[in-house]
Amino acid sequence: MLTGAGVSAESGLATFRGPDGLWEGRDPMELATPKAFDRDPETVWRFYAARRAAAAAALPNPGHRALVLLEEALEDRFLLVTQNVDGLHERAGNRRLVRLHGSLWRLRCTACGEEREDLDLETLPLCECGGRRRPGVVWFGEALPTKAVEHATAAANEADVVLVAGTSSMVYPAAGLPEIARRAGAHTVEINPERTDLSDRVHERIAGPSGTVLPALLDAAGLGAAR
Ligand code: BJW
Ligand code: ZN
Repeated sequence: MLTGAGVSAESGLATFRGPDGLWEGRDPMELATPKAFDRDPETVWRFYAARRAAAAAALPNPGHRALVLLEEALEDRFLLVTQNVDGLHERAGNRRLVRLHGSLWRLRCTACGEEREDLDLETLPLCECGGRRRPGVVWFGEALPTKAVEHATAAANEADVVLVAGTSSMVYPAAGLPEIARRAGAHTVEINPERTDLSDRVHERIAGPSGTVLPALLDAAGLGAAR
């Protein structure tokens, strides 16, 4: 299972490239870069504080809950690879989860690399080493966490079925995982109300919101009661 921001849209969180994706009139893609943080750390910090506040106020939706039932049914034959940093999959109850783009709730020191998640997140913090702490997410041009990529790639190579929900499939290397799975023999299914760059490269496309489609799939497989 691969997810993106669209899975949290029905929880009220803005997607990156969607119609309500702007924050204070700015494109999030221009804030989610190391350059933006170097140039204007306060603004980037406020952007992430706002994202954390929105995520904390949001609740997992039926799409998130369906993926918990799927994990419970499949156990170690299930892996959820997410690009999301909002923590809603974790709060819904998924445990077999790989975060490709980090987490809104972790901080990392730009100088010594130390990671923490128990800090006051209101103001831009400094590390004990004097370095500046930054959101523990992966920005454009930065490497994804090695272990997460290895785990996700291995799962793509071994999967029988890969569901891809709520992602525009524009951002690599995450967007390349369904192709890896397809070449290794998996059946690939895209769940998205809109067509994407991936749409012509999957075996099946289910046009609709994940909060409706995922529970319906679970129902059809006899694993329902996701609502
Ligand atoms: C619904 C719905 C509903 C709505 N139900 N669906 C190959 C070619 C060209 C460029 C590259 C390449 N490989 C790498 C690159 C560069 C770059 C890249 O991919 N650029 C592309 C834009 C072209 N990649 C990187 O820089 C990555 N790093 C890297 O490659 O490092 C190399 C390296 C190696 C060694 C050393 C150093 C470097 C890093 C990418 C990091 C992405 N980070 C972000 C920000 C995270 C922090 C934050 O949250 O602020 O991750 S960007 C942003 O995009 C975020 C997302 O996870 C990611 C993907 O977005 P997502 O989830 O797909 O959201 P949207 O908004 O795009 O789409 C939502 C979808 O939902 C839409 O399709 C809707 O229709 C749908 N939807 N409602 C279901 N109810
Ligand atoms: Zn430090």
